[in-house]
Amino acid sequence: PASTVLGYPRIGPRRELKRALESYWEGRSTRAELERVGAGLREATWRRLAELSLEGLPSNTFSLYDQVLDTAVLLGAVPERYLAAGDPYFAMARGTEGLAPLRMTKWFDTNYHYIVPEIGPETVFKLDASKPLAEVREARALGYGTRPVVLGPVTFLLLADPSGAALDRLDEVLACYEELLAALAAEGVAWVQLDEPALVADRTPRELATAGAAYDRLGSAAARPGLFVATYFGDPGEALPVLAATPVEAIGVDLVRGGAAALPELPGKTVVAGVVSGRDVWRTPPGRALAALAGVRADRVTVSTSCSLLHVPYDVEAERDLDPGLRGRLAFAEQKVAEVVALSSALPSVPAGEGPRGAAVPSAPLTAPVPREGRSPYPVRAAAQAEHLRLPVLPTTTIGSFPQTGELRAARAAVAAGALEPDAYERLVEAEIERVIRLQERLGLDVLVHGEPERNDMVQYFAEHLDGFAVTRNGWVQSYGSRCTRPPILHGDVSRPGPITVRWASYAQSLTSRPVKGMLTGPVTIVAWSFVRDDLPLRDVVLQVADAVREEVRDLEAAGVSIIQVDEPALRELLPLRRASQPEYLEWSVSAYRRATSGAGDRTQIHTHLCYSDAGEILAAIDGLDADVTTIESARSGARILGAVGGFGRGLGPGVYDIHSPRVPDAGEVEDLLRATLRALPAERVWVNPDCGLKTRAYEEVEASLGNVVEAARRLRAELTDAG
Ligand code: THG
Ligand code: ZN
Repeated sequence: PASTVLGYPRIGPRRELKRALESYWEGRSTRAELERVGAGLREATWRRLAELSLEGLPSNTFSLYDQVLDTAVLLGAVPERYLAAGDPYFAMARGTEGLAPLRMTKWFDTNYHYIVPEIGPETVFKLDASKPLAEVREARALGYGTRPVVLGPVTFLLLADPSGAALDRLDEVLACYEELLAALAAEGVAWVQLDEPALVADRTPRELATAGAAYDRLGSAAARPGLFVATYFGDPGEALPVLAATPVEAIGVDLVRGGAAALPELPGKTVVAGVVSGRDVWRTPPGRALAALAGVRADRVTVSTSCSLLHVPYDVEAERDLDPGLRGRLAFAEQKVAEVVALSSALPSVPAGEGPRGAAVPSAPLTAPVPREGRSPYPVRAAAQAEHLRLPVLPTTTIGSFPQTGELRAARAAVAAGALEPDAYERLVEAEIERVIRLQERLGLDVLVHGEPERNDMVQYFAEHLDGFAVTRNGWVQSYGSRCTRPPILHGDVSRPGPITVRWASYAQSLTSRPVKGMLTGPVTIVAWSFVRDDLPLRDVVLQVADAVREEVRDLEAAGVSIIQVDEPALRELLPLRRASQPEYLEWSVSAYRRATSGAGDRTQIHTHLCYSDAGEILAAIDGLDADVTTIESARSGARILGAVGGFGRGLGPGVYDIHSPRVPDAGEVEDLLRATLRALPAERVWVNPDCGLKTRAYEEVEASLGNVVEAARRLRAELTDAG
């Protein structure tokens, strides 16, 4: 069979694109220099894929920021207000002095974030095919014929407006796609890939009919390349017969997440079989791939990845420090391409004897039953905590992290390079903690944090201190724009060799008489932001992590830390795309959180924090976490959240300002937001805090903003006391 991949990483094996972007944004290089770096990365990718003998090379999978934003530009959906900016593309992505950026949100159930297209009555769709055409020409000049990859019309409109209302504009958008297909055909392009991942989520009959009509229309276009519609991230279900009934020539199915053990029958179509996972870092078990491919005519199937390889790092070979046993079980993008090629050229030539993934890992049976809830009902706990903590009404706090100074980042790098003694580093961290504690005292905050100067990324940090995880040197995966994470690899049974955060939390508490919150990451988030072994059900892996967090909670409590925050910012992220699977997920994820936190006594106050949470959507689950205090993002969603949380029965801190912007809120506007909050919630349950951690902000902004937050809380507190 033929071979292809649905897409490839683009940040660069050494994050060359990140450096080039940030240099351009800071005015240290020109747009032309940025473009040259992009061209170099595209060339290197095509060369590498060709060297690996991959047949179908994709193009237009590169992006300077985001492929959804690229599609908005392709279709002319650029809001008028950005056109005057020096660089409208990056103005939409990042904002300018006077313009807020477009919204950004999660790409399906991944840790990638895309820019949400803005479509309004004033939007005039008009094709600008320059980017895909330029990439086709660029590849051809290097000797490669390519298959341009473009986000499909149905998914594009559903991403712009999940309610489906934007589908009313489908006819106008399809006119652009028809024009695009004609232009690509004129360029000599044989195949185009239209990505339709939205078709693997629950779709209404109207949406399915719309998708069918869209591909009927594109399929009947006079001049066009072959149409390959790619579904991925799950089972296309009822969308598959709909697509099969249209004239499209090829349909992509995700055979890793799709649930189907073998290829579906699609008479007259080429099936692009996603048998090599684009979402994990494990070698493909040959048995599974062979079974999925068995029984189809070789001329009717193309072997592929389950989705774009955007979600995995470049190359295992760059990981010299990994344990060789583990390294042998891993496949990053390059290795996955080699697997696709091996499977396609001669199925039995796939290295035999590697065994199914994870075979070498001993897996602990889940014997321990979920511990009995040790904690009393909320009212009993709340009384015990009030007595113990003696906080004022409308207590002020922050989410946990304070700005990361360049000095600390440099010091961490120096320790890793052996150029700085660990002792010297620890003294630097202590000095930073003391500075952050004194700052918070001076500002008048009520519940302090140590600021997390010892952590790079929170998940990376916990992974480094838990058994069962490995961390990589170069395993960067794009999260959004120039930002990347290095997801840890959870490859074995998870356990905690010893206390992780206790040393820093108790040091911070020793400096002040005010309560200092201990800061932990919850089990679902640790797992969501890692690459996870797949030889155990995800829930069992999460429960192992929950037990490790539970031990840390107990040790913090024993060390005299009376408030412990266990964050689950990614609770929403792992929510299954199909509604039918959601209740079961929410049941076990919430119970894992309770397992992690229920070892604390009644007097210990458990906080949690959720970001990007569309909190309304999973409010019942947030309630189920049973935390004493929940802080959530709300500054940007405003009153919408407040409407939803009216019935929330425990402490709540809807963020009073947006930390993602450098803007300093004044005390008056914070006061207004708090008044709105107090109309929705009883004062004794309201907390006052920013809407997320402060790691990415500058100290001047943080001081000014928090000063105004404390001032606003004081004014309202005085009013409440007078009234009472
Ligand atoms: N950690 C992890 N995953 C995440 C977040 C996180 N996913 C969701 C959200 N937060 C994504 N946001 C970001 C924000 C900032 C950065 C990455 C993801 C970031 N990364 C540094 C960079 O690219 O320069 C590198 C950080 C590092 O050294 O590890 O700033 O917070 N896991
Ligand atoms: Zn947050």
